[in-house]
Amino acid sequence: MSVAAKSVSGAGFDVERARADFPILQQKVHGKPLVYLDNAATAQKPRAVIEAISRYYEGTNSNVHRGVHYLSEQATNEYEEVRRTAQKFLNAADPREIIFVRGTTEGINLVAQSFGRSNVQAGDEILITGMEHHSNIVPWQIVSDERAATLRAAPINDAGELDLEAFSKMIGPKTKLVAVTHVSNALGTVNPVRRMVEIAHSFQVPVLVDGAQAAPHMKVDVQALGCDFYTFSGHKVYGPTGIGVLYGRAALLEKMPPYQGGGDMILSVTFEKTVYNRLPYKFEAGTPHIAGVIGLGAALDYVNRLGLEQIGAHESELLRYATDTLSAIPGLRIIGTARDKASVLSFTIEDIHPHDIGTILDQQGVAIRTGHHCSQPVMQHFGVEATARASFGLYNTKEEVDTLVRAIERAREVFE
Ligand code: 7TS
Repeated sequence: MSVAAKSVSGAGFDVERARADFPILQQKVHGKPLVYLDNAATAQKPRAVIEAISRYYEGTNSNVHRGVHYLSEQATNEYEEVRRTAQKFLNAADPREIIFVRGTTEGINLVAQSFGRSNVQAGDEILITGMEHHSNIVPWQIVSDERAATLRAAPINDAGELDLEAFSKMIGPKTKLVAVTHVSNALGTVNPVRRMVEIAHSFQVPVLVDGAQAAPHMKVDVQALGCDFYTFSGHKVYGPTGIGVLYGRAALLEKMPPYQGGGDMILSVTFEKTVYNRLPYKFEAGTPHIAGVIGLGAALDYVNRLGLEQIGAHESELLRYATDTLSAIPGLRIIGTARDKASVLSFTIEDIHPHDIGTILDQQGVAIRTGHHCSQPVMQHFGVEATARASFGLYNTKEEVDTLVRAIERAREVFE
């Protein structure tokens, strides 16, 4: 192994030890060791998460907030403990500000429907950016259409960075909400969210942050960011699918109507009048994904134990190394060259369709995503149909980047 290829990692982070926590990584695909570089789509799960879910089903399974019996109390305690874990994870002021949702998509839809229905009127505007995932576009289009409001998108430059000046000029008295991604899934751009919140708040406009691609890679502090809503998905932060978190400022959540009706979100029901439950239960109708919450708690404990700063430093080093080595490949164009990036490396190669790149890489055991990454407006901005995207997680190594480079070279040979 060359010195350059050694799995050196930032700030004493022991990547080999971390890898051993992920059973799925030990396998071969197509006879080659798996190189999993599709972490922006979903991350793999450490044993601690898998075991926490099994333990719950083997020993605690019961419905929450209902029974007086032992198991129900246990399940409720564990469920509510994770709410406090999530509160600390985001540094929210109060556990009532943590709502369990299905994932980022549901978090955004909840705010769009609930906040949108009660605050957006005809002629109003909602402001997003030109680098949003479809999840942070379509829910706002639905509300805008219903309310005869206008959805606007602040432009990005050719590095894939937000034009902050244009963004500032697009906020005005008609703006009812700003919704922005913390990190772009297609470009890796890290947005200056704190500054954006300051600007929006100077116009009394609340801000929702889509944290799907940020929460796995950096320490998030909702109070320091000053945002009003923040949402992320469990499955991208090494937890289970089907579970995520929506943080909302209590003062705003208190005023918002429920998103869904059902059990657990009420205090009393008669046919004439229903009194809604207090926060956060007002927004958690029906039996929740209890096992998912338990698994999410184990995932957050896991990343906290490794340290998000160490994870972030390790991934930044990988991204730098990958950017340098891939840049040297003839015909390869990196899409997204922002100064501040996290985890994502999108690229195209002259005369090879991204899907063909993906297929040839797969034969070498390298898993990447190809396509528009649910960010078609980003593709339109860069004048491409699709990109190939490598996205890094805490368990990736420089050797794996070298394997990626060799696999890309192989794809170029095939298409010569
Ligand atoms: N927002 C961003 C920025 C995302 O990257 C994603 C998923 C979502 C929202 C939606 O998250 P979900 O968990 O509710 O589905 N992004 C990707 C991706 O880049 N590849 O697959 C899913």
